[in-house]
Amino acid sequence: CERQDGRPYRQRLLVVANRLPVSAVRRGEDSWSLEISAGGLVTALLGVKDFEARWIGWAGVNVPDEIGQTALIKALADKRCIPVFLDEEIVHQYYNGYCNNILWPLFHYLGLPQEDGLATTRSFQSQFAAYKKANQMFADVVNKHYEEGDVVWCHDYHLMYLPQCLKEYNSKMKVGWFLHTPFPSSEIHRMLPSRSELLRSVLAADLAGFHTYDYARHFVSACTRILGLEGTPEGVEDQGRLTRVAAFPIGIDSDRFIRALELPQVQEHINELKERFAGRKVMLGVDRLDMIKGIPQKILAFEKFLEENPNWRDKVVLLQIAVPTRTDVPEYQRLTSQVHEIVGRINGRFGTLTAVPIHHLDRSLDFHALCALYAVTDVALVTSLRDGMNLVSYEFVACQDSKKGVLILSEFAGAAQSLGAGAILVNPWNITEVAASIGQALNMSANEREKRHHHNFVHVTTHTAQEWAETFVSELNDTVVEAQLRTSK
Ligand code: ADQ
Repeated sequence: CERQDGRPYRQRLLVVANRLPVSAVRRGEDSWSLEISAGGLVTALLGVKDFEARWIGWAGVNVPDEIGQTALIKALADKRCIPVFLDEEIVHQYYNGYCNNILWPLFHYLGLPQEDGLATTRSFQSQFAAYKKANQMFADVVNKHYEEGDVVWCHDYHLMYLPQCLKEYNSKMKVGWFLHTPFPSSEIHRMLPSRSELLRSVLAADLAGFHTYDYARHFVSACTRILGLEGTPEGVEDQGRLTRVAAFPIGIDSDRFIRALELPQVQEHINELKERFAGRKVMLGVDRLDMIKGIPQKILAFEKFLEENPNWRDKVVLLQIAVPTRTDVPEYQRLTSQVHEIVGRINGRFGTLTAVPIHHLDRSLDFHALCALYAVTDVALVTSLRDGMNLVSYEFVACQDSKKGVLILSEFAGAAQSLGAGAILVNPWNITEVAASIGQALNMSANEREKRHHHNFVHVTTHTAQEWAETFVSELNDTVVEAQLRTSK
């Protein structure tokens, strides 16, 4: 196989993630239309030049019939994607249940799910069984497509059981696993009934990667405290076998954002927004509508700011763009109503006949509209209660080289460790502190803004998504070579 420049690829890379980077819509018995959903991971992997990447994952649809499955496999092959077919019951128990109802909240320090007002894991056994079964189904597909020398890169909390399944198929497979969420303190992880099984399975990988050093350290502590294994500076050792554990902070394709700002349609959009909000400072929030993003807390802090600073009431506007997510889950439906209720109340309280202080949109914006919004923003508010990294803060910085706006950033986002020196760091639970930081950001001198922006801009443009992916894969290759050398001694 050759790259566009004619040189051969160094290696094949099998990327395994819960979802494929395409959405499939059935158009007929044997026809499908596909739409690429360009998330951070897709962008990162597109930039990995030396590897021929293939993607293995669930297509997000139930395809019970063979004709439909065969047609979808064929359609996806053109995009170098290979589907894993999961039926509705498995999706319900594995994805909605174990992944999103148990692991997601627990890893973000939101505890275990509530049933009848009690934190319990009553349906835990069946959900964990489905989780293992789904992971085994992913492993079956990987194994079918695996060729000697391939690198297999498993992603996220959906696939913690996968490294073990893969190594059971072939102990020589090069397997890496990367977690996109925080890995919580071992005191939180130990609440999980399947705590040991999950840790052991991740340890079957050759390399386990996390966004920050803290998450990596929490993982090693969980292995030492819960499994009684030995933690070393390189990772975790079990009977002479080392699993390398390290931090690989993700980044964005910053050039893509910077280039987009030059496009005429983006410039046009920027001008429209400037006109629309002339005379007012623009504050921006862009989040998936998820509990972890701290959207109600952010809006309440903005209300407090308006309450305490009447002189700013007609001079500032908050644009909150929130993409609905997991809309069939009751907790998420409650969150949506709660946000609407708070926004309505504040707009009723501080709005006038011609202007409201908060514009809240429940939807996704296209890439160009998003870039234009980032570019006209004076203050970005990222107040996640917990967040693995948070790429919105990176995207904002990439689009701010002319405006040099201020980033208010939660200290509980992984990004606080990389952008902390340029941002105003806040505790999102402390609404008084966030309200005060809004005042600080709006009143900051141009010199100070320039200095802070410069720090963050250099980081965002040098620690890119491509660099992240390349570093992870080469570390995985090195780890395997070192392990072979150790065992041959
Ligand atoms: P997410 O929780 O999805 O990712 P984040 O890192 O901020 O969070 O990425 C969100 C992406 O979606 C960004 O690229 C952003 O532009 C886009 N997006 C969000 N709201 C949008 C909107 N309304 N319209 C259009 N686009 C929107 C998970 C983890 C993070 C981790 C990433 C990557 O939860 O902590 O940073 O994976 O590892």
